[in-house]
Amino acid sequence: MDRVILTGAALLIALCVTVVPLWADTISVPLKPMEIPDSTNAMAQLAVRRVAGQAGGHPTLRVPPKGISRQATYFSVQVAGKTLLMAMEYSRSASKLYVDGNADGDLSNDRPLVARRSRGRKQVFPAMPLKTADGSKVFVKIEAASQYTLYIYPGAMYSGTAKVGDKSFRVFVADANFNGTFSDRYSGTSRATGGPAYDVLGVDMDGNRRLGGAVNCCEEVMPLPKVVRLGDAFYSVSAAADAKTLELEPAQVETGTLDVGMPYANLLLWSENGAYRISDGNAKCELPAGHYTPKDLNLVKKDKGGATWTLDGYPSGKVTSFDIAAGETKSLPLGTPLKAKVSIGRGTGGALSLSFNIYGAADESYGAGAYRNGRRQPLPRFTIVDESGKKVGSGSWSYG
Ligand SMILES: [Ca+2]
Ligand SMILES: [Ca+2]
Ligand SMILES: [Ca+2]
Repeated sequence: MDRVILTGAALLIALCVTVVPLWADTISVPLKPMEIPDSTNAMAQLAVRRVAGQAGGHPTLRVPPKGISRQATYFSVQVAGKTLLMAMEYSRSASKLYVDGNADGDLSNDRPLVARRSRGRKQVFPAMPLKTADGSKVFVKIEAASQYTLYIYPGAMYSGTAKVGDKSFRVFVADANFNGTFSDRYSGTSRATGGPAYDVLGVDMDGNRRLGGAVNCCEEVMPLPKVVRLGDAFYSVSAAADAKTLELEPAQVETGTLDVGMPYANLLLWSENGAYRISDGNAKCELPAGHYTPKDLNLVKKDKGGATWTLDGYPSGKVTSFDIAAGETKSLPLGTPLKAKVSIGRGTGGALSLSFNIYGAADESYGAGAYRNGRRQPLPRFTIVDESGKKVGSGSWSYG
């Protein structure tokens, strides 16, 4: 009897010796659901869809809600594989939303949702459960951004704590494409019909209990990637379809370097291997080798008085999708010297129309107006002179 137990114990020890090191390498993070309060949440921002409405009705509407005013706006949106017809009676604080849940084109048999103010002072309707075609449940939140605009985003996300060595990272996943699963990776295609084609991963990389911004070039919120960088190491990411767990496994990732040549650029890049941002005085970032799509660009600089000046850019010119190879340093000089270009056209009645644009070193374009501490500044004035230098006209630019 003793021998049998001993043999069992020996077998158990042998199993532990062979199994534990592999098992310990993969970090399995249990996740729990939590509410997404409003569209200002960083996870919602990568998932949010803007839906435009119209006054007067909708072609698929058979019966309007009882007693609805003539100012009401009507919306139709594809979400979770369904077409939702909605009517909104907008007011400053407690807008009402009628959703045709039984899809009969009759809004007189649907009880309205009443918006409440979130802490971000947004008008948010109570989360609405929807069933996808395969029967999975999706929580959808709708927000009244204005009388003519609704924001739609996931009502819930899942969250847990990943212990990596002696550090802990809060992680979050959200079903951004509303198909009932949390495992849809970014494939380079950012939008399907009307909404995101991916789910979203958030990692509080700097441990400040907030999501947003970048840490060592790694963006804290990203379309669900294959790998994520935590500290100095990369980990492959697997989110369970049902969001019960997130698994992180140490991964060998080859990297290259992107050099934008100047320290004032703020460039956001998306890839299958995560989202990255060059900002905060960096000109260079080490990135996984792969294909990158620029998503956002601006130039940000503080003046001597401490005011922050921003020039809004558009990823254009040479700043479109590009590859970074392993071991490569890719040079993509942005920004200065900036060139102002004036294009001349003929407006109505033969009047001259002048348009003004700013281009950077990679022919990327910037808006003509700068922002000082977030406030838009007046546009430059211009003077027209003839060949002899005599002033023949002057004016100022306007936005639009
Ligand atoms: Ca109905
Ligand atoms: Ca999904
Ligand atoms: Ca953070």
